[in-house]
Amino acid sequence: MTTGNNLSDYEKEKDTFQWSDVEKVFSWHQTGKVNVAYECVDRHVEEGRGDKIALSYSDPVRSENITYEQLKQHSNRFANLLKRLHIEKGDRVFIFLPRTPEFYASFFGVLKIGAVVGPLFEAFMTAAVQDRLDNSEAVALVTTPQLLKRVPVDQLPHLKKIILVGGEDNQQLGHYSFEKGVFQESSDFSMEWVDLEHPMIIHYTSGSTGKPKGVLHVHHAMIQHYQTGKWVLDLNSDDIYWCTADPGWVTGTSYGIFAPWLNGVTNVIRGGRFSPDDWYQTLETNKVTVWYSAPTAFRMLMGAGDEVVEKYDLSNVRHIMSVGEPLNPEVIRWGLQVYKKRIHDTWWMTETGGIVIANYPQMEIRPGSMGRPIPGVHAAIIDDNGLELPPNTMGHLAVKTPWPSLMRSIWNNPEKYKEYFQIPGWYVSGDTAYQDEDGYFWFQGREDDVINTSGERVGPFEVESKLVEHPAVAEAGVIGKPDELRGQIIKAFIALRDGYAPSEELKKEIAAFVKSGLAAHASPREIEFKDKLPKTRSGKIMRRVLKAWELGLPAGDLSTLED
Ligand code: 6R9
Repeated sequence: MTTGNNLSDYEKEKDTFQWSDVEKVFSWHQTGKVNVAYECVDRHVEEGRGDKIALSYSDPVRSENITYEQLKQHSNRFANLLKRLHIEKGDRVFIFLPRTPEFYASFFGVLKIGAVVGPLFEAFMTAAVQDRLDNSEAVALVTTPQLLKRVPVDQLPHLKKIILVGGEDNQQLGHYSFEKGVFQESSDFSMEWVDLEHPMIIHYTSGSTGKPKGVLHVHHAMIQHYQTGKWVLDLNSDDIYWCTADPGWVTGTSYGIFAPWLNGVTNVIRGGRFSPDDWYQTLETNKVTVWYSAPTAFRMLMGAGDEVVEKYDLSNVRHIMSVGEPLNPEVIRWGLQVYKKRIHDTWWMTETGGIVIANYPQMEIRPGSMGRPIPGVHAAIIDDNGLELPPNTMGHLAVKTPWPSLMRSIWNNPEKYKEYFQIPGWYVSGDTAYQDEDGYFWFQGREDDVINTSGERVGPFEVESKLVEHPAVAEAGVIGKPDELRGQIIKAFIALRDGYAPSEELKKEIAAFVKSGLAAHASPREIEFKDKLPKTRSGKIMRRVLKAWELGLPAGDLSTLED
């Protein structure tokens, strides 16, 4: 049961909390003018924390500690460079760089001049880069000579200035060397103060149809990043925090940049590729205390085995969180066993800008549930008419409008924006879920993923969670396959763990495992083994692609598909 002391803090805040109280933390409470880069960086210098390490960067060949004072200076120089290149307030400036210190200096430099920052995944190929720069009418790009090969410059009439990290000036082509540029500039900069509703960042995200959408957030969102950083990430000033997400994904900015730096912690950034040893080494070497990652990563770590964990000293890790896709109960149980910590699930979206539903550190965790809404935000399960549904009834997961970090528009696409708000008073997420009697939210699927087999509604997540409990299963993606008799049958695509070979016997064994462990109607009637499952760069299994494979249809926009 959840009654008792562990929820009391949460309940108290839930009743009394006002966002306007959070605003008082910031200087703009008096002036009315704001800049998120000031609050993330310069403010800490002014308040005497300039010598503190802001960014602890490492990759397999480079390692650097950057203080708040240095981050302020680097971003000031870059802001001055942008000014010299006549980039203006409100202009879109994209960053197409690996996760290096230059990324973060550029990021804050863009914000300091009041321009809108557009982070791109380093792994994007030409079409993905083109769609985003074109749609946003970006005027400047920070990139490297290697990545520039994937930028179709002649197709992008608005793109005038290209700043090259590790590259040369070439006036004719509009190329400017990052290093030369920042070297020439002063480390003093006078901040461009903007309105609370001034655009801050654009993240492109895929819907179920059409081109990626440019989700726009404004500076005011910072109060939610700051406050959820305290409540959910549990950040204290002496924390060493590591968010493993790439800044091309909203998690890598809201919680990889804004939340940690607004809270003045030391932020760990690890470049290079994922490997279990590398990640555990990163936790150990940096003495990470708070760790935010994603289910797909935890599943890979689980797949790598407990022996790998035991090689490292993870004793500093105090708090672990997850976001992005359903966190399988099996993963939570495993985490408790090997990390001796519960993994706390959180739910939110690119569009919500910040965490909406979470398992607070002090809350009892119900494995498989995403947790409860944060104070100051009202999330609910509603029907098509916007009526809130009783407990244990599946419906639309929706959030009452507005809240601070809600997106303010879809760039150049007001029609798409409206689609989210068709039920008056609500933002409708496109996820289905139910709430239990104690207000915990249980994810069921995307609206279009829920399977109806012989009249039984089955959430693919439930089946996938069960499947990954089988010792042979590394990852599983489940879809509804049209069926004459049953409407839909459940089909599972499965990637096996090392050491297991595909066979008909194994299929039968796995199906029986779900049947006996979950429900007969939830057991996959068809299983197909794959070497790898299609996933987004942020690690979500793309059921849409599985469905397209199954039906022999085009898979739609694949720009976020991991290679
Ligand atoms: C931050 C982020 C949003 C979609 C969302 C939902 C899925 C996110 C989840 C989760 C189950 C969780 N999702 N968190 N599903 N449990 N804890 O992920 O943003 O990339 O826009 O994705 O991801 O389907 O609607 P984004």
